[in-house]
Amino acid sequence: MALIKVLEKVLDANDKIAADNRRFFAEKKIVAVNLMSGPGAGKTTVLEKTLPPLVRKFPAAVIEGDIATTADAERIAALDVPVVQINTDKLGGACHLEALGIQTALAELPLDGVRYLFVENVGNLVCPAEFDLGETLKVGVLSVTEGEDKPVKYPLLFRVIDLLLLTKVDLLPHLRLDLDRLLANVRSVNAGLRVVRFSAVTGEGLAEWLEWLEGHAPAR
Ligand SMILES: Nc1nc2c(ncn2[C@@H]2O[C@H](COP(=O)(O)OP(=O)(O)OP(=O)(O)O)[C@@H](O)[C@H]2O)c(=O)[nH]1
Ligand SMILES: [Mg+2]
Repeated sequence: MALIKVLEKVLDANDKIAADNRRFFAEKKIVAVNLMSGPGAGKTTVLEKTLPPLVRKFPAAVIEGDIATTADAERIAALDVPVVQINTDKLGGACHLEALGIQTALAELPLDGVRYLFVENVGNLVCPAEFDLGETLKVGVLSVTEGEDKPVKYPLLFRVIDLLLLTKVDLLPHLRLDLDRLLANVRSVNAGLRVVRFSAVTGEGLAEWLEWLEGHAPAR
């Protein structure tokens, strides 16, 4: 079918640029972390908590992906971390970032000495997981307010990620969430996946997450 062929070509073209990005990150010894989640799971908040302690040791930069607004880039810029915002409404309103957007944004960032590049993908549990950006690590963010069933309803994201940040755990006492069922659903799509419980309110999980990130720092 023609439609399938066109889709394959789009993914092929993306994969070639993703391979260039991957080579670039390897040469520059940059760990590129692609943060993916549904809208509002807490990606920017995770970055706001992560960057201040991380940049004391390792310079970092951020690429923000949203359909519209520069709101998230402004939150990162307020931390004095270099940031570029990609708005996909100018590119047809895509619900995900593609490798070409990353390559273009890289040219806009001061990357000398940068060790960690965070890419905050467009808030969407489906499309971002389908596109390789050439990143080093894929991290999923799921908030406890989203329900137990998301890992099984949207399995691809949970299958491809290297780590899951389970955010907003401070809200658990107020919810009717069956946490054991949620974790069993995560395991059913990705048996060995590491899950870090995280709260921007209490600080739970921040040290564990930073340790995991630092464990992936390439030797220089
Ligand atoms: N209680 C609680 N609220 C949180 C936590 N983390 C984030 N929030 C709130 O959740 C809302 C969404 O957080 P964001 O960090 O903007 O989420 P996001 O994933 O970046 O959103 P998009 O970029 O629009 O997809 C905000 O009102 C945050 O204050 C948390 O750990 N606990
Ligand atoms: Mg955000």
